[in-house]
Amino acid sequence: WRMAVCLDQLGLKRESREGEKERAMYVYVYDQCFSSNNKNINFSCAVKDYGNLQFEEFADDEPVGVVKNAKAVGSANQRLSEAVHAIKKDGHTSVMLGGDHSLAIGSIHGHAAAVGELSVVWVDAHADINTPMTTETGNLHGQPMSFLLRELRSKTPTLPNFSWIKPCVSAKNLVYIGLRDVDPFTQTYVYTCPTKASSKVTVTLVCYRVQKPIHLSYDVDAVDPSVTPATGTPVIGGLTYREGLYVTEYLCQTGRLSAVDMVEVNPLRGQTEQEVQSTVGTAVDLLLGCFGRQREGNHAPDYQLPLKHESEKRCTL
Ligand SMILES: [Mn+2]
Repeated sequence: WRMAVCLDQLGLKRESREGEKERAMYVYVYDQCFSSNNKNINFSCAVKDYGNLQFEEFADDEPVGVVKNAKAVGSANQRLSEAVHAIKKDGHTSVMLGGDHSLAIGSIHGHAAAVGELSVVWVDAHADINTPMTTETGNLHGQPMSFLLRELRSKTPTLPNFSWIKPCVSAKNLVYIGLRDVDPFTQTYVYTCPTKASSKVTVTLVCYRVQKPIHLSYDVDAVDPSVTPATGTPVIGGLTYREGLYVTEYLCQTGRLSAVDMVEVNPLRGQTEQEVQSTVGTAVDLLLGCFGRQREGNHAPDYQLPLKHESEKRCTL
């Protein structure tokens, strides 16, 4: 396995001034998943850390209609897109740890720029496909797919610092898993266009039919809040831990998983330390599932049981 990690802090500054807790969380997730002497990784996995991305701040980032932080999000995603493009050109599987889901704009854009047509598997309680015209909250993390889908190009106005984006995903290559909090626009759109939406786990469909590189954009709120409560917009009735993990294991087995976003892990939203641990621990397990960790345990292909005389020797030591 070759993977590359980009830590992203998009959305953190808006969420809290100090951001210390989030930074600690990134380090924890990173260590649990990717540090070389970690007990979780007992299978071969080369990791290259591309570091944190630094983003520009905009003092004059006025709302555009109701849309908030357009300049900051547009500019940050441009940088992110370039980073993912470079990671893919270096031949790695890209891993993006977020941060809010608006980072998918840059992540998917950079991925497509490097490898061409993608299958996008969007695992989320929300479709995140509102346009700047249909959004009620103005949050860009509810809109990333609207900037990426070719079919929505004519319905999506260009925001400041968004002009670099070229829509690069076709609706037929987008699959939703875990949707359950769906607003009117999304309902009309998602269920009438060629996109496949499923409240159940039906990754099998896309992944066998199309032979394209897969981009997995995983919002931890897809999983039930009893498992991942420390997130911005929890919705009851989500995927179980097993279903959530199954998606990652399945995509790993296709051999075509080419980039992963793990987003909306937010320790500040946990009511207790246990809630934070459960959420962060699940994010770690999901990422490890993407890279071949098996629930039943991994062992080296050439592993052999110790012979009797060896164990006798050990006992006498
Ligand atoms: Mn989302």
